[in-house]
Amino acid sequence: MRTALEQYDPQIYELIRQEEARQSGSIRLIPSENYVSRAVMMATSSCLTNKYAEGYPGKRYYEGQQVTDLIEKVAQDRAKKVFKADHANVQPYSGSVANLAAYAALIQPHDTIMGMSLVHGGHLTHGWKVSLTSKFFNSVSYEINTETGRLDYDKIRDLAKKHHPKILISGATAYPRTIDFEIFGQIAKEVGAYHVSDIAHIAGLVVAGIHKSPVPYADIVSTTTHKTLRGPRGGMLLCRAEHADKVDRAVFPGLQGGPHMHTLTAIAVALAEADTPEFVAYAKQIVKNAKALAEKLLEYGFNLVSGGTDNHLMLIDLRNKGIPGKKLAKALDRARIVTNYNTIPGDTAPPFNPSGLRLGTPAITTRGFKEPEAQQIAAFIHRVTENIDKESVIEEVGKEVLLLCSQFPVPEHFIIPNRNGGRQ
Ligand code: DSN
Repeated sequence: MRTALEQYDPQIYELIRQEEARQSGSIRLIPSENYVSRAVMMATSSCLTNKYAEGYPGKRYYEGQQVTDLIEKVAQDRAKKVFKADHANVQPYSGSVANLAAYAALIQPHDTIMGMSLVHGGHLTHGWKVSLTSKFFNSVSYEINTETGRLDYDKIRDLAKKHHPKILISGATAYPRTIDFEIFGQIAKEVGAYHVSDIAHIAGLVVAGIHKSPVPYADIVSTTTHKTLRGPRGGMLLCRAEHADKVDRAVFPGLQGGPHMHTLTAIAVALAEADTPEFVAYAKQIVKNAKALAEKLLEYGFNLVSGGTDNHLMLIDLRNKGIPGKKLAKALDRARIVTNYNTIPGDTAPPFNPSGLRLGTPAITTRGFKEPEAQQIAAFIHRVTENIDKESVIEEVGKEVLLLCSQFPVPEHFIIPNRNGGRQ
C-alpha cells in the first residue's frame, strides 16, 4: 500500500527516499550527526506537532495542555536525572538558541563573554565575530595552543584576568580532547564570571560517564540533543536551582514562542534511551572507534591535531599532504565517505577553504561499526588522499564503501531495550 506521503507528494516522497538511500549507503563521519531510533523518529512525527504550548507545565497561554504538560514534565525529569542537574529546560529549538538564552539569563547586553575562537574549534555562538552573540555582547576569544593542539588553561586564566568577562564559556565543536570543566569553573570564580558550558558534542559521553560532567562546575550547561546524545534536532539547558527562573524566562518569552512539542516529546524518548546500559556501551564504543580510526590514520602518515583523540572526533591537519580540506572532503563524498572540512588551530587558510578535515564516530557506531571497520575507514581515506585526482580509484573506493555499508544496514528501526529490560 502506498503511504499518504507517497500518494500526496510523490516528489518529496522520492527525495526523502533518496536521502534514506544516501544515509544508508555512505559512511557518515560528521561528528555532529547520528541516526535516531525508530521510537525517537515516531515521536518526532507524532501528533504533538499539532499543538501550541507557550509557557511551561501548569502555566500555559493556550488550553488543551492535559497531555503536553505531562510530556514536558517527563522530559524535564529525565533530563535532570541523566545529567544530575537541579533544573532542566527542554524547550530550546537548537543549541544556538540555547546558548543565547544562557547568556541572556545571566548578563546584560554589551557585557563581555569569553569563549573559544571559532577557528580554533569553538562554536559561532561562543562570540564569533559574524554571530549576533558578538554584536549583542562584547566578545573575547581564547585560542588553542598551536604547539600541543590543546587548551592552555594558564593562558585562558591570564586572558580572563585581563578582560574580566561576565561569562566564561567552556566547550567546543571541534576539540578532540577531554575538557577540564573544573578548571574552567575555578577560573570563572577567580574573575567573578559565570561559567556557561556547551556540551553539545559530548552530551552522550557525559550521560554515559565517559566524559566528566560540567554540571557541578557550571552555572548553566547548554547542549543540543542530536549529536552523541542521539535524539531529535533540538536544544536543552541545565542549571542550578538559583538560575532556574532566569533560564526559563530567557527561553520563553525571551527568545522563543511555543516549544516544538513533537521535538520535545522525542527528546523525552531519547533521554529514556540514554538512561540504559546499552547506551553506555554505545558511548564507550564511540570512543573506541574514534581511537581506532585515529591510530590507523596516524599510521598512514596523517597528522592529527593534538596527536589523537579522547572523545568522538578528530581533526586531520592536511598541510603535510598538500591537499586543502575542501578538496579532500569533496573527493571523499564522491567515495561515499561524508566528512566536513574544518579549520585547524592556527590555520592561515580561510574558513571556507581550510587546512583540516573533521571526522567523528557517533553515526558509524550506531550502525554497528567496531574497531576493524574504523580501521578500514582509515584505509579508505588514505586511498582517496593518495589518489585525489584519480576518479577511477575514488569510484572503486565508493564501491567498497557501499559493500561495507550493506553489511551494516542502517538501523532505521533499531530498538533500544527499555529501562526495565523489555523492548519498546
Ligand atoms: N556546527 C555544528 C557542528 O557540526 O559541530 C554545531 O552546531
